[in-house]
Amino acid sequence: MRAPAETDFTSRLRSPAVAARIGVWLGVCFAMAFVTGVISHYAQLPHPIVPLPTSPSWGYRLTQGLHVASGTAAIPLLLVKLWCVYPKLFAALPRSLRTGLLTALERGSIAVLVSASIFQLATGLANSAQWYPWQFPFRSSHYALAWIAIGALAVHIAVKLPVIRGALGAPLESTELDRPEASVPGAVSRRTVLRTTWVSAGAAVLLTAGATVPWLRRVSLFAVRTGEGPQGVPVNRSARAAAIDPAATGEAYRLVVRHGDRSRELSLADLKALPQRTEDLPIACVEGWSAGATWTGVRVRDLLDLVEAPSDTEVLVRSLQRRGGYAQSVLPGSYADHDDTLLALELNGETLDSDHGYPARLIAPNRPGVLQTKWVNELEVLP
Ligand SMILES: Nc1nc2c(c(=O)[nH]1)N[C@H]1C(S)=C(S)[C@@H](COP(=O)(O)O)O[C@H]1N2
Ligand SMILES: [Mo]
Repeated sequence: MRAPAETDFTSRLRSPAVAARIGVWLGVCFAMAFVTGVISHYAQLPHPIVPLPTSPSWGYRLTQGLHVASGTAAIPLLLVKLWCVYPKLFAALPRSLRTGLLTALERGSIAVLVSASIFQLATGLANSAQWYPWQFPFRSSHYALAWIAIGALAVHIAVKLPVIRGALGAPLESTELDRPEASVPGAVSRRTVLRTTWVSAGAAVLLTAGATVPWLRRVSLFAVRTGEGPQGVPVNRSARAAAIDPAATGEAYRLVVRHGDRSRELSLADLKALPQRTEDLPIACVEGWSAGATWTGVRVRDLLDLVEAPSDTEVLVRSLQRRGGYAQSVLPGSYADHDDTLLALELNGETLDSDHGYPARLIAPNRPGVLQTKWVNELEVLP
């Protein structure tokens, strides 16, 4: 047995012409995933310098849906692109020190790009399938590697620009830029390889996008959240999984609203006696699924008025859940003051299901699902 050499790969399909065309769409997907990912990361900062706007209410639903869709489409694109270029892995380094060093440097940057890309797509896919098999924190590592991937991609595009230009400027079947060994016609045409790649990427998106687009649900075999759940809305963490004590949500339940040394305690009956508002607002999970819903409850601003909280002030939202990162969240001032931000008591016309946060849960426009805290029992105005 000997290691393969670049000259062993003779198919004309593994060509810059194919690689560059797939690369364009891979670049589009990476750029879209990067921008929407940065938005999602920023939206989850507890104390952003400038909070995201509160409208449109479906903004996060759209950007996070695009994030997961573009990441999913990138998977088949990356696989075919790697198949196109991997003979180069076995190319010998040039003998002269100068060009050898430059080539080694370029290959190093590609190694970084490829490993960061695989890490991003693998962890993202696992996350959207609610599978966290690793020991490192998902969000910070996915965020850090995104910068490395996008940086390495920029270097890669800059280095390859002449080849990209040449390949895109010439007809698909042109052999001008091919490796000299790549002289054997493929089993299918380059056109067929490209078409199959586009179809796979499209299918991958359709199969997962059903988690966000209701009429796609029927075809979305891969969508983890099928839209099923109590009251027509999926559930991420049930009351049982969050270890909510049923006794604490019964007669004994009180909502505490706190502002400095002022505080008010309200029973569920007290909350129901306050003016009720009904709003259509989506739940949009970072994992990519989302669902529109109709919520009825008390305006958070009305509750803050009970303790004379000033306007535009951050509010800490605590829940009956004792542990876990989502047990509480911070509501930026612009969100706390927004008319549509509710402490919801009802979902789609029924009393909240225990898994949706009974007796009361936060729902605000254009806010990541993880921050729509369920089983809320305290609102504290932050100094
Ligand atoms: N207290 C608490 N609130 C929570 C969570 C949680 O684990 N604990 N999960 C969040 C996540 S990740 C999402 S996507 C939404 C989902 O709300 P739903 O289960 O009512 O659809 O609730 C959020 N609120
Ligand atoms: Mo979520």
